[in-house]
Amino acid sequence: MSNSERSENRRREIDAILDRKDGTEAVTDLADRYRVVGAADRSTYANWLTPVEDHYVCHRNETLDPAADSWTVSLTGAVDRESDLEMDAIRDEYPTVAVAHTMECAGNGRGYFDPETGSVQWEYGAASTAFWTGTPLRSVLSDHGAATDDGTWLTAVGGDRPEVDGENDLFARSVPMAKILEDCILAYEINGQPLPPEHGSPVRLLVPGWYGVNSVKWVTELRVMDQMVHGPEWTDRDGDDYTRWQQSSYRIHPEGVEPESNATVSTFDTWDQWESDEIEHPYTFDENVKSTIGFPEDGATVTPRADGVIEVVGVAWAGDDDVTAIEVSTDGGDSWAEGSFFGPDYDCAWRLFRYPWEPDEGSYTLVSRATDEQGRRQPARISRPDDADGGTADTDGSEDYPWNEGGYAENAYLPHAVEVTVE
Ligand SMILES: Nc1nc2c(c(=O)[nH]1)N[C@H]1C(S)=C(S)[C@@H](COP(=O)(O)O)O[C@H]1N2
Ligand SMILES: [Mo]
Repeated sequence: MSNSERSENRRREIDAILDRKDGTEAVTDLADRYRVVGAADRSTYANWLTPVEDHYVCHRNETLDPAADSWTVSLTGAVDRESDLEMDAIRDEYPTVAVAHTMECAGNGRGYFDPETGSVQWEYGAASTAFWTGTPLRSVLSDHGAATDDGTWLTAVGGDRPEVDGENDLFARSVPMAKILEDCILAYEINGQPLPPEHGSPVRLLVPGWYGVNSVKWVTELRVMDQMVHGPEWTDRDGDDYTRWQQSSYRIHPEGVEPESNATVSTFDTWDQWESDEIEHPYTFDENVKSTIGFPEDGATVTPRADGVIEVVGVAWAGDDDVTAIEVSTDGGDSWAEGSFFGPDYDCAWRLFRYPWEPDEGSYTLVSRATDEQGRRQPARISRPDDADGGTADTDGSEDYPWNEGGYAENAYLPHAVEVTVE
């Protein structure tokens, strides 16, 4: 396919997605490679459940729309019984569960990096919360006698293929078995509806609380392994490279660095990896603590209620950790007040927060910052690449979020401040 054909194709697919999802808008992709739409409005973040119409979409290759009745998922590797699982079997032969999951692209916030990094220029819109229905992987794996000791991994391979001549990277992710057994599912519904093509129909891996990249869409193979995709066996498996999206892209590293490829790691929390001596350049596994204000909208003019209050509302999340505190500032981060959480409280999904604000007339800069159960608090800003070490990963909110070449896992609060006028 020529570059211009590819580009037209991509544009057409994005338009089709926008037609189906009227709460989203296309997002700039500097490399013209991804199919991406994000939540169009701030008000998305004043609601707990994200309707499918507002749920962001992100994938690299052509959108697949395979027929469920001919789709199989090959279960291979360290199992007693390899098997091609049909959709009927996945649905009917195992328990059905629903999990709440805040999906966030590891590149959410990349558009705030200065200097800019390549790829998709997300601002705050690549985070959404839905109920995903499917089959617990634990059930499927135990039924097939899979090796599930600590240190084992499950590799999921997507059926999508690169469209660019000469590129041979398949979309594959390895997820630690401990996480797979805990809460991962093979999902075939979102918010009670069959998966639309762009969300991975007929079936995808769903990794609750971890960056979206781990939740492989259009799964064709699940392989039980004693390592991640790594090394020659996986950089050239029948001519395809399965390692790129695990070992090279979606790693947090300074400019000009090619991250080391690891056979295995034992630290999974993304922020723990920063602090561990084991891993030089963190993998984007579980989501960093973050929050987004949903009301008022950026640029809004608002009038207090009769009692003088404007209720600031938003969402806060921390991957598979709990958020434990939320603070709101109405002066751009100079002073802070405690907000409170309300509404649904599920593992791996965001919490709604509110802050009753009694403002005088004037102009204000609103920001929110969340703290997780490990005491980690959102930092104020993103560093510059020329800061020492490319910025420091900090855990107490006093330092900057490290600028990194891929623009990953950003969680600073200032870049997405909300400017409001009170009348
Ligand atoms: N097969 C496949 N799965 C994929 C991707 C992809 O390009 N191919 N993109 C990943 C990324 S980067 C994200 S953020 C999530 C987005 O899921 P969603 O489009 O359902 O929101 O899908 C992930 N799964
Ligand atoms: Mo992503």
